[in-house]
Amino acid sequence: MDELPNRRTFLQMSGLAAGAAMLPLSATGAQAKQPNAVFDLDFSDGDDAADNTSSSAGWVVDRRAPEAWTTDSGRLCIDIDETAETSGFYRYQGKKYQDADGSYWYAGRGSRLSYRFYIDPAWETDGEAHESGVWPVLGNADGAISAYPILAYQDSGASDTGDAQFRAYVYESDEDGNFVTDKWIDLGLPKKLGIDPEEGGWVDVEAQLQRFRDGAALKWRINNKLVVDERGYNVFAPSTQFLEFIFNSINFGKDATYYYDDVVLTTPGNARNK
Ligand SMILES: [Ca+2]
Ligand SMILES: [Ca+2]
Ligand SMILES: [Ca+2]
Repeated sequence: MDELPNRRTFLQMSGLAAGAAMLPLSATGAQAKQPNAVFDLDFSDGDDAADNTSSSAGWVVDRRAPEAWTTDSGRLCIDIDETAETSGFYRYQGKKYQDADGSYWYAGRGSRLSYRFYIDPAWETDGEAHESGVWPVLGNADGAISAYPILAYQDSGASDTGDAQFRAYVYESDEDGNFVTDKWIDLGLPKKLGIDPEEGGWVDVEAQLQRFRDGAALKWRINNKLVVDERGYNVFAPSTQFLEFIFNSINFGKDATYYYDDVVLTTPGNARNK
């Protein structure tokens, strides 16, 4: 038996609010390789793709399970189940990364999620559609889910614009901060990103939680270039923290494989625990 309390029981015992800015414990189960990392998944070990357990951080099926979720040559390898739904809610296949016992991460303002995503050059000539992205789930100060921002890559077969691109899902509010709508923003592939979809390769992505009004909103960077500042979309922002991170891909009814690597969450507060 694990004698240490997990984060949830620790929070209950200590009476800390769920929205506390400092993380009281380092991650259980995930190896923190950077001094201020809450988790740092390099997928050199199969454990980095393993399911969540009562005593270890790990992955939990979100809407629909992919066919396989494994490490392959030091990368996270996602094999789409092409026999499952190709429309509606369950066309999204993926898993979310949670702390031990299915707990949220409660990472507040200033925290950053970073990861690498592989653009397969074959996607531009295969006559099939591909789309995959990351949904950093945001929560309010009470720890309830407040928003699902998304950054997704679409090949030319999946994109409404006909060109391969990234797109972002953003939330809008009125002048009082009340929710109005959520929508997709086409980002294209601006030259500054240095991405040629026909050449493919790895891209670096970062989602940084910034202060906004009484809450927080994301800045998305691709290859260290700012592509979306959600504050510029007048974002609905009772959000104050990251809760969990979903990696979702769309099933287009054909076999497909997606690769991610170096999935890292850092918080400013955690550095003090070095
Ligand atoms: Ca790796
Ligand atoms: Ca498959
Ligand atoms: Ca294609």
